[in-house]
Order: sequence, then C-alpha cells, then structure tokens
Amino acid sequence: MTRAGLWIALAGLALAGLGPSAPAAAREAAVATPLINVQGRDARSLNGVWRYTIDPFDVPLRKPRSRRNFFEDLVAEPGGELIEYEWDSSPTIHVPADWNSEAAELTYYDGLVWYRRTFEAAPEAGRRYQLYFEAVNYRARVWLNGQELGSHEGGFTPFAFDVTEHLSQGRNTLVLAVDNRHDDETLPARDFDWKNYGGITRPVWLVTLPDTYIHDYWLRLKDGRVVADVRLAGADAARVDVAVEVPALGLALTGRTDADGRVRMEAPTPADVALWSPESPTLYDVSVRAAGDGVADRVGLRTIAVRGRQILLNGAPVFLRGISIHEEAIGPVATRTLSWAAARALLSEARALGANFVRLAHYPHSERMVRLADEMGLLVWSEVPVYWEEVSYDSPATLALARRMKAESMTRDLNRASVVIWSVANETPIEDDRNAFLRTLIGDVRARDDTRLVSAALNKNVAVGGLREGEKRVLINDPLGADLDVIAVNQYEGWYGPRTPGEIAGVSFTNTYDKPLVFSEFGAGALYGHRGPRQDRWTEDYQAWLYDQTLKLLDRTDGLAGLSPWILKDFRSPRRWHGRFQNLWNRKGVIDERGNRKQAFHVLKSYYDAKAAEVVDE
Ligand code: GCB
Repeated sequence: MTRAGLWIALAGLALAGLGPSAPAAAREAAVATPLINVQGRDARSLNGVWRYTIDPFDVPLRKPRSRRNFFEDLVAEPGGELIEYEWDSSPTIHVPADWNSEAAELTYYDGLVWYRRTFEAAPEAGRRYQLYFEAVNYRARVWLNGQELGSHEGGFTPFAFDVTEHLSQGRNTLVLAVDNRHDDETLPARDFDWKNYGGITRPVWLVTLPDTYIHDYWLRLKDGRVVADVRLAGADAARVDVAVEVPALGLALTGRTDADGRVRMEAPTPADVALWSPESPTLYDVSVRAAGDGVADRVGLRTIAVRGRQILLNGAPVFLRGISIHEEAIGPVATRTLSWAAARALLSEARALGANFVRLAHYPHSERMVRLADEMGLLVWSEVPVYWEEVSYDSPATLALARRMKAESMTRDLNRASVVIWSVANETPIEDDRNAFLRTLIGDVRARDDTRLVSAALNKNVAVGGLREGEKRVLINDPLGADLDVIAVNQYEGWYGPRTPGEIAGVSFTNTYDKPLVFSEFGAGALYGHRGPRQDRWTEDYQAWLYDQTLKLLDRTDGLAGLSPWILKDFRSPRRWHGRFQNLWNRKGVIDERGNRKQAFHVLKSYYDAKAAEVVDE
C-alpha cells in the first residue's frame, strides 16, 4: 500500500471507531490512532544497540544526493564511488534512550539525529507486519529498506506503519531521522520548563498480525453495565464474530462486527465484581478474540464521576492525595527513558508519600507508567503538552496536532482504570483563540470517552482589589471552567512574586464554579541538604514552611477535592540557571534527583496520612 493509501485506510478506521453518534466536531478530528496493547501480541523487540549520526545542518534531507542518503544504507565498494557515511562504523546508541544521556557530547544537543538498525526477518504470506514506535521525540521520518514509510510529529505518543509490503526476507534496514527542535507551531512550543530529551525514547516493536486483526478494544463500566467496544482491521473486518471474556467474573460477551469492523457488546455488571480502587487495585484477566486473532490484557473496572464539588470513585467521595511527576528516572543521570524498575521507583515514592493520585505532567507518560499505576493503585491525571502562552492557539495546524496527540494518548490508555482525568492543557492564557482551541479539544475528549473527567491546569484568575493590608483574594473564574468537570489551579503564593510563606495566611481562593477544585501545582525550590532559617529561599526549611502554610490555605478553601503539588523529584530544566542552587535543575522536588527526601516530603506525608484516616462526608 502507498503511504497515502495507508493513512487513508487508518483514518477510515479511526472514523469508524467514533461511532454513529459522535458529534460533527469529533468526526472531523478523527485521526489514525495505532493499534493498542502491543505487548499482548506477537511483538518482537527492535530495542538494543543501534547506530547514530548527528546532522546539525539537515543536509541529506535538504539536499538529497545518493552518496550521503543515510536511509539507503550504502556500503562503499573497493575502488568505487565516494560514499560519505558508513553506518557500520558510526557510533552506537541504545534504543530506547534519550540521546542526551547516551554520550557526553549530546548532553545539550537539540537537532537532527539519524538512527539505523538492521534486523533479520522471515515474513510469511497471509500475515501482516507493523512497525510500532511507543514514542520518538519530537519528529520522526522513517525508512525501511530505503522506502520512506511516513513521519510522525509529537514526542510522547505511539505511532505505527504497516510494513507488510516493505519487509524483506533476510536482512532489513530501518532508518529514522529524529529531530527534537520545537517552533511556534509545535506542542509544546519553544519555551518549556523541562529538558527536551531527544531520540527514540520508548521501545520499538515489529508486530506480526493475522490478515484480519484486533486493532483496539475498550472495556469499561457504564450505567451499571459492562461495555466492550472492539474494532477490527485488515483484510476482512466486516461481519466477523468477536468474543470478550473475563473468566474470573464468568463474563463472556459476544457479538459480530458491522460493515466498518466495529462491534459494541454489553452485559449487566456482575454482582461479585471487585471494583478497582487505590486501596484495592483489582485487575481482571481479559481476552479479546476475533478472526483467529487474540489479545490478552489485565483491566480494572471502576467508575469516576463528579457530584457538586466532590469527585466520586465507585460512587463514593474521594480526596485526591496527589503529587505531580515528570517522566524522568531517579538517579544522577536522570534519563527520560524509564525501565520498568525506574517507573516503579517513581510511583513507589509517590505511594510512600501517602499519595493515591499522580499528575503525570505535562505530556502522556509511557505506557509502563499507566500500567504500573493500574497495578499499584494510583489514580492518574493524563495531560498533553498544550503548555503556556507560546502555543499558537490561532494555528489550525497546531490544533490538528493537539487533537491527534490527545486521540493517540486516549486510545492507548482507554483500558487503564487508573486514568481518571484527561487534562487538555497547562497554564494557558485567557483569550478567545485559546478558549476556542481548548473547547475543540474538550469536545473531542468527551466524544471519545464519556466515562472519565476532563480538566486543565489553569493559572490566571482574577484577584479582588480594595482589600485590607496583607489580604489577597483570588476568584477562580477562568471562563474555561464552564467546560471542565474538575477545576484545577496552579498557584505559587510564597514563591514567585513578592510574597513569602508567612503571608500565605492572608490569601484565599474562591472557586466560582460549583465543581470540584484541585490545586494542580504549588511549590518552592530547595536544594537537598541546604538547611537554614526558614526565611532563606532555597533551604529545605523554606520549602517545608511553604508546604505547611499552603496546606492550611487549602484546608480553608471550600470544595477542595485534591492536590498535586509541584513536584515529586527535582528534574532537569535548562532554563533554571542559578549557579549555586539550580545548575539547570528545577529544585521544586520533595525528593532530589537521587531520591533523598527533603523536609517538605515529610510535611506532605503527615498531611496525607491524616487525610487518609479521615472519613469523607457523603
Ligand atoms: C508551572 C508549570 C511547571 C513549572 C513550574 C515551576 O507553573 O506548570 O511546568 O515547572 O511552574 O517550577 O515554575
């Protein structure tokens, strides 16, 4: 199939997945999302040692000439033509990894890097093959055996190519051009407060599929029923028998796909279902079978909803004892790429803090993180990098990109019980273009998933004037609040601006919406081990004082449904220049980069331990 043909086929599938009742806006947004749950399939890892070469001037892409086209993987013949590269002698790099952590000279490299690996294959007739990338930051162009398969933009979501027509018997050469530069129309745009780790940062797979295969599925509770959607793709997806089974519940759903390869099946919720919750994160073995294909998964069943200012998990009020987390491993090297152990270490530290909720900021984290959150009992806030005011809110291309990113992230994680809040943005300006942009995104999210909550981390609100000395009242009245289920606010009283933690006592926040309120960020920078009078910035004591005062402010705030302070761990950020305390690290972690706990960790832990012991009023 040609590249255009492939995308048309996939776009058709995505449209079908939205269902007949999807509103027009969502139908326009339909995009090609890749198949899901690769590890539940016949998937071969293409991780390991690859070759790389930097290309800071984008030469082969701008001025293609055979002797330097990396994707052709040419080898010079003795006495032959000049070839100005040699893959087999190029330096090596791990996949998955960010290139910055792989070689000292790449620590601060932002630009184009070429990657190559070879692999042996023995494709069989009647099978389908897909190359699946869990994430490449930021742009990727992909060639297999010299043929360009396509490209992908966005550093945190999966994409795939059907390579059935391109795979050779024997040796195959896979080449990627990976560019991590950002501009005004990318997401995020040019300025963001984390390290722009480049590269093939998440695993790569070659997936073998039957000619007709299970593309995606979604099992959830809805209105007292277990509902399963399954979408098939490939040669013969129409009018095929499908079965979804949860043996431990004695549940067997069966159905037959429609002309588009889709089927919805449902049954009453079994009376003996053990609902998923942080206290008891039950996951059920689930099997999906159709047309000779089969996929296994482990899925939790629960409901999430709001009632007035409360968030209800399985019908009962829940207080979100949260912490924000960047996807960066604990340890002095601080890589973006998380092994299972590194992901578990981050989430274990959140559990040790007494958290039942993690804000996975500011982009979709790896599938490992959400699968572990399912297993470990942590509720998840999942976000896309529509971040700060530099985003081009008036750009149709940027909007299309945001819609695709959100769709890719959602489709991947629809079966994860841990994910309860879809966030569409962080700290965006109150202006018409932004409102229209985010409303479109919110419309898409609701059309794709009517079983979860929608939020965005807001920050600009109106301070009320004419108050007594030392008093500051903030009305949370961003107009976007009308479109959200959960109002979330980032605020830095006592850190940015002239106020100190001692003055937080005069601050109050009033939520003008009759909706749950979450403080999605607050915090202060502190260098681990730097102690002193609490008035001194950058001491652990200042940070602990700010936590203490802010938690009191939160307790005075009506309708508070949770918090996710900024942040679990100190993280790399090249816009944090203070030579003594930062050295290109954002120091707002309650643990440092090696995992040492600061004083604020203990303040927050005591608060969470007390909260966990409270009975939330019905
Ligand atoms: C924010 C941003 C977060 C920053 C943080 C800070 O409001 O949402 O990405 O890292 O403040 O440290 O300033």
